[in-house]
Amino acid sequence: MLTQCGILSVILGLIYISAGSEAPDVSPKFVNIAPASQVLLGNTLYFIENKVPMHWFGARKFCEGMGYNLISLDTTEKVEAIKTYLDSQRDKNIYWTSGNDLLTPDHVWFPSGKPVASELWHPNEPNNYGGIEHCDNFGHGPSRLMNDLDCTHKQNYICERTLK
Ligand SMILES: [Ca+2]
Repeated sequence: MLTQCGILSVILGLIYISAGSEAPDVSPKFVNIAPASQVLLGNTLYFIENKVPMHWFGARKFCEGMGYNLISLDTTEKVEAIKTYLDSQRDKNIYWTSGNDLLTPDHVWFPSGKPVASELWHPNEPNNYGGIEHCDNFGHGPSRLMNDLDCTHKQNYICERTLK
């Protein structure tokens, strides 16, 4: 009898504690602190920021502060790797890349200076619409093609770091 009372007391105690608990729910879905994701594809580490968009200069500075650069879609392998990964995540975001024509006649990747391959552009891009589009994003349509855009536009972005 005593044992049964003891067990009952414990159960009632747990119910009391559970019912009386007023601790706020601080899970990520309520406070929106989900971190950007990092993924290693091949020998390149990618930092994918799709929660806190920034203008191109801020995104570039953020990447550099971590020892990364903005993503350069400068090899077929990298293009396929990041597209396949984003597809697997059902990620439809548009992201800043390192591509720009701020200091060059044509669009190039930073810091390599390699030209942006023509097949990466969305049809009729880059169009430098309004004469103010000098920074390049990607993610348009199922092929995740590129567009030049005003650098001050806030966008998600991807940083990359190649591992040795
Ligand atoms: Ca454009």
